[in-house]
Amino acid sequence: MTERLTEIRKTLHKKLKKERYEHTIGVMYTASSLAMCYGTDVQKALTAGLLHDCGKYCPMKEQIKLCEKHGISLTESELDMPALIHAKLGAYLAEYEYGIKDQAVLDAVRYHTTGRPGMTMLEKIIYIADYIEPNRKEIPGLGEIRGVVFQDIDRAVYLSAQRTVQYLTDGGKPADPMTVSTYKYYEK
Ligand code: DGI
Ligand code: FE
Ligand code: FE
Repeated sequence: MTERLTEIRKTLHKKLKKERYEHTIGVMYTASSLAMCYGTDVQKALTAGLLHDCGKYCPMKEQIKLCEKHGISLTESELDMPALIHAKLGAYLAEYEYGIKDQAVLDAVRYHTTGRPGMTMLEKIIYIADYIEPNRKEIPGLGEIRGVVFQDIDRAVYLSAQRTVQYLTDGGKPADPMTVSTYKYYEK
């Protein structure tokens, strides 16, 4: 791990709640294992994994205010479902507060919650590492996803998007249009 990553890690340790920080470290190492498995850049996976939830350092209302302050435009759907906002805000903070210049890493942070059709390998890795990291509480189907992810990451992305849509529908919450597009794209 580079010195810069160690510094960012220390900052996040201070800024994030304990459980969020533990989750972050779980995502970081899970992402690096997936990068090894799929032959992609391990440093980028560590960086994106470490920063993926950096937008969650403050409550949702404050996240919305920060977006207004920094001119980050939010869709109607995001304003309706503020749980999505930390991804966009996180990509902004990763760039301007943590100094990450690599667009591939910034996009992996930005799309980690909803996914998107045609994700890069790094984007898929962060999307799925967020779901399967060891500290995640048992959710139905988690074992199946963990079982396939090192053989077939697209299938793991599909199963995870399906579970998310199902979970939201069951809870009477709308799924973001991007979440639905991700699900449909990986269904094929
Ligand atoms: O930030 P994490 O908790 O690690 O995970 P995440 O970035 O996947 O965010 C999960 C939260 O976002 C969870 O409460 C479910 C919610 N979420 C994810 N996709 C959608 C969504 N909520 C709505 N309403 N619509 C979505 O499409
Ligand atoms: Fe998140
Ligand atoms: Fe997360």
